[in-house]
Amino acid sequence: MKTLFIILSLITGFISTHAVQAKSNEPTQNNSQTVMLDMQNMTCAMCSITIRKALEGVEGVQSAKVDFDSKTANVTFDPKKTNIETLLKTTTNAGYPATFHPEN
Ligand SMILES: [Cu+2]
Repeated sequence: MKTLFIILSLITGFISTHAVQAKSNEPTQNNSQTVMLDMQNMTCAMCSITIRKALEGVEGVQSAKVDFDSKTANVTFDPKKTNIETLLKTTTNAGYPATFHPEN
C-alpha cells in the first residue's frame, strides 16, 4: 500500500511538472488575438462605456477599447476561450449590432 502511494505521487509529480513546462513554452502570441469591430449605433460617450463593460464581461476578453469618435471597438481576447462571433453577439445583445472590421 505504501509502495502504491509512492508510485502515484511520482506519476502525478511527473505529470504536473510536464504540464507546467508545456505551458511556459507556449508563445504568448497564441493566447491573444486583437480584432476591430464597427458599431454604428453609438450615439454618445456613454454608449462606448456600455459596450466596453459588456465586452469586458465576456470570458477570455483581455482588453476592450471602445472609441466613440470612430465608432469602433478594439478587442483583445484569448482565441481558446472566446471568438469573434461571441463578441459580435455580446455587443448586439447590449443594443449595439457590430460588424467585424478587417485590418487594412
Ligand atoms: Cu449613448
